[in-house]
Amino acid sequence: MALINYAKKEIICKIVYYGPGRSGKTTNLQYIYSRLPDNRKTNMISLATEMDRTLFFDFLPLDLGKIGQYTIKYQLYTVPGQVYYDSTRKLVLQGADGIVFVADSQHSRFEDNMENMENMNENLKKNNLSIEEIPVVLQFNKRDVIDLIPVEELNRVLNLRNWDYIESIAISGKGVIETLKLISNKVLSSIKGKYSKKVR
Ligand SMILES: Nc1nc2c(ncn2[C@@H]2O[C@H](COP(=O)(O)OP(=O)(O)OP(=O)(O)O)[C@@H](O)[C@H]2O)c(=O)[nH]1
Ligand SMILES: [Mg+2]
Repeated sequence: MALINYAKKEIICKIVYYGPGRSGKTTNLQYIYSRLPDNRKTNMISLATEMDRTLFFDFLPLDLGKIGQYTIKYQLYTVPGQVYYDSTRKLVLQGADGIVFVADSQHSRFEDNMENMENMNENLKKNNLSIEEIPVVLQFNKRDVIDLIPVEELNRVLNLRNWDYIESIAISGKGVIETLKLISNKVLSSIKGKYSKKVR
């Protein structure tokens, strides 16, 4: 649920990058951070183990766009991919306004993608969020690997609600900004629908 600060005329939206371990969620945020102009660079916070696995979450605040007089701020989060950290994954998902599900295109990660989608569904329910209503973009990452799962197959098993999907190679930035634009536009339209009367 977006936070509206009437005094500062700000709307703060939360976008969560969800998905299996090592699918490239943190890499997405690192690329976005690297592309921010110097005068817009805020702090990216990453809480990782020495093995570079996300331990708690990554957090990147962004200023983008306006609705009327209100500045729209996005807060990008990643969850730790390892299901071992499920309570953290649930906590990070709390209050999300939109989700990017980062799937790993490698055949060896096929089951992991599916398990993670089920786990997202469960954690949405536990947070009283509806998978039918929340904006979701699917990102099929690692399209540069050799043992590729075809896009049709990924859509068949993961695309539960006819969501938009983007193929990406997060290490080189391919598809990363497109994914961010797509989800932020979806979040913006859903927020406009819900809050336009309040922020006029
Ligand atoms: N070949 C290839 N490797 C990638 C791509 N995106 C990310 N990686 C690599 O995959 C590994 C895991 O990436 P992360 O971004 O840390 O993955 P994560 O989803 O944040 O992982 P957790 O924090 O453990 O959930 C790193 O070594 C990345 O460099 C990609 O598009 N192609
Ligand atoms: Mg990570």
